[in-house]
Amino acid sequence: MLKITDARVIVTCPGRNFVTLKIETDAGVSGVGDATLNGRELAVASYLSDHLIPCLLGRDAHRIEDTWQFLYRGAYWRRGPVTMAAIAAVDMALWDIKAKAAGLPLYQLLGGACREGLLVYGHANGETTEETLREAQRYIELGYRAVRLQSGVPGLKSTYGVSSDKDFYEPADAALPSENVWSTEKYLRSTPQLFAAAREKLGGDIHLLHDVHHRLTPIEAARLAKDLEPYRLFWLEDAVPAEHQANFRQIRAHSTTPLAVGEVFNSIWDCKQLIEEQLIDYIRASVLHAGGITHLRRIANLADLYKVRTGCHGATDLSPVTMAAALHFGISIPNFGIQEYMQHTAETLAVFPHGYHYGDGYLHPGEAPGLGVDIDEALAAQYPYRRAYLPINRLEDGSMHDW
Ligand code: KDG
Ligand code: MG
Repeated sequence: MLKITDARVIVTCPGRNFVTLKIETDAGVSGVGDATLNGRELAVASYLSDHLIPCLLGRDAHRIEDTWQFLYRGAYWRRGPVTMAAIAAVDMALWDIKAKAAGLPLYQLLGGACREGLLVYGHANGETTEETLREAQRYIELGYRAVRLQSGVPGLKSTYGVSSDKDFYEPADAALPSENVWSTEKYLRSTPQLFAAAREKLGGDIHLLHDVHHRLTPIEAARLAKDLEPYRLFWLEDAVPAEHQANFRQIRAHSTTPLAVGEVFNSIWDCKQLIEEQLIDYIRASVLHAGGITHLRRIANLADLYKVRTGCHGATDLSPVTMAAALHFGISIPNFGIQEYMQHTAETLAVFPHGYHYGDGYLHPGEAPGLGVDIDEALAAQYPYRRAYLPINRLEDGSMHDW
């Protein structure tokens, strides 16, 4: 028995907000978990402090599955991003503790390494095609084998995913939601041109990815996927809002462009049909927003049966704790596909000392016991919480549009 003696929530903003759970045990072994939900951080902090932590004190930290079942199955109100991020933070922290107590890097407890490193993709974005491709070139020079391309849409003032700071793209940009204007017609015209130019300039070897951010209808998405076919994308992401899983049938029926979805999914129920009908090729659910390692493992196991691979969300709003957990998880499963790798700022990396490292297009979780990541609480306290929202999206006539 490794008794949980204390648990606390640390909210910090070293450039952006992060919510971290730290669990202590009577053996002096502690663990960390990420509970960050972009733009809704304090809701998860409260869920943890007010509702979960009182139930954790005195429990056996080794009983990870039982704790997960207690927090999920034992609750009347299930699922949803706030609940599942909070459960995930507990789950990550308990896995961290168990692996530290064993003196092993976490991936060893998950079955050991299935590969030497985790293929990652970087983010190239620019206002114009030329600028985007220059950025892609920069990633290729850094050794990246896969790059996501997002470019400004001609005729639109601003485009989500195209940032002014090329290295540290921060999606939550204002204390109240800022507004972008969207035109599906303009976007559908310019995007195939971007990828035609990319293949011309970058050649056929580099993996190219693209994120639609849920902005299309099924038939529009089908058209885009079909128009992009000649450029052999690694994946087309979040082509439609995925509340309606059967929507993907229409895209699938028209194109062989590989499809990825799921960064906003919270549980296996959000992707069950997508996986069982083989409507997607990559599942993007993360250890953070889909209930921790314990639940993501179930999703990945189901996906493996249907030849769907993982491609975990790894934007800057997921802390280095999630990145470490994703790497230990990804290196240990048979159906790992790719890992998103968006750079955190130097301030963030200083608050979260970590052992994972990049080399030659791959990330490695490192050999430190546990997750190999911690939080410097004294430094974290120097960065108080700042309210920040993701932008919203309107059509040119002013009506609200999908994320
Ligand atoms: O919180 C929202 C971001 O994580 C998201 O917009 C980033 O779409 C994203 C991605 O693929 O990383
Ligand atoms: Mg995305």
